[in-house]
Amino acid sequence: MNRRRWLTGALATAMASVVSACGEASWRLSEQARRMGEGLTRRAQRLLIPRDALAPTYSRAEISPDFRANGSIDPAASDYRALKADGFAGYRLVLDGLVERPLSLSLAELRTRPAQTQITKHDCVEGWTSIGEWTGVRLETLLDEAGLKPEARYIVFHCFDALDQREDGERYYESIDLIDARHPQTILAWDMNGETLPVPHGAPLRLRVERQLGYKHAKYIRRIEAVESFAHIGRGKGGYWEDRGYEWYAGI
Ligand SMILES: Nc1nc2c(c(=O)[nH]1)N[C@H]1C(S)=C(S)[C@@H](COP(=O)(O)O)O[C@H]1N2
Ligand SMILES: [Mo]
Repeated sequence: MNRRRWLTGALATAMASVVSACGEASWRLSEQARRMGEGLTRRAQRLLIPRDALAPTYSRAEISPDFRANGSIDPAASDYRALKADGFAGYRLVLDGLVERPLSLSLAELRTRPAQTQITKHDCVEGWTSIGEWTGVRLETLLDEAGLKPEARYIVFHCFDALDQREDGERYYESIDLIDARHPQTILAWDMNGETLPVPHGAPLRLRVERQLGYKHAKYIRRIEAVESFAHIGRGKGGYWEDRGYEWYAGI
């Protein structure tokens, strides 16, 4: 399994550089590779799909009756508990870092932004999937509102939870590049299946980045930061699980 993952990752990296390097001709090349890939895994093939392609969407009837909750399901951090006790009335999403106009928005203010709803399949690296409906604002909308500085290359999501539930534990974080940040299905969701996002699924706000595996979908977002590099954050690999060996780009 590890060798296969390594192979598919290496192939994807190679193809991504070919695709971005020289347009038309390389597109035919990638088509060839796509055909050659018939014997490879589903993941290897899907990694050849252009980065801006849409993730499949589903019908209401296909929504999982029991969407699994994974990782943190009820953060113990005292700042989170205080906000939760008050129904998140005091919550503010901060968007700062390499932006012209830092934002600090309450949930009510967030909900005045244009909302989008999508029904997608969540794919956890542990091998399970669930289909759910998510409603929220496109991340791009907020990034444009704040105005990214030209040096900004990645968007980092700082979360409330530490997986060991200790007050001083390392808190969850994640990062994505601007292609995924501006992808039309990348949203900050406040509703799930037509109801306020429940605590086990990341209340009050979580990321949906539909072309990537589950661990990239940061729950319990506290702060969003635009950065040039994430080398100085956490242990430097771009995410809580990346710091523990997972791949940074987890395309599906
Ligand atoms: N803040 C935070 N975000 C997180 C996690 C977490 O533990 N903490 N777990 C990740 C993993 S591995 C998965 S599969 C999904 C689970 O989302 P769900 O609980 O809505 O199924 O959240 C991801 N985002
Ligand atoms: Mo996961």
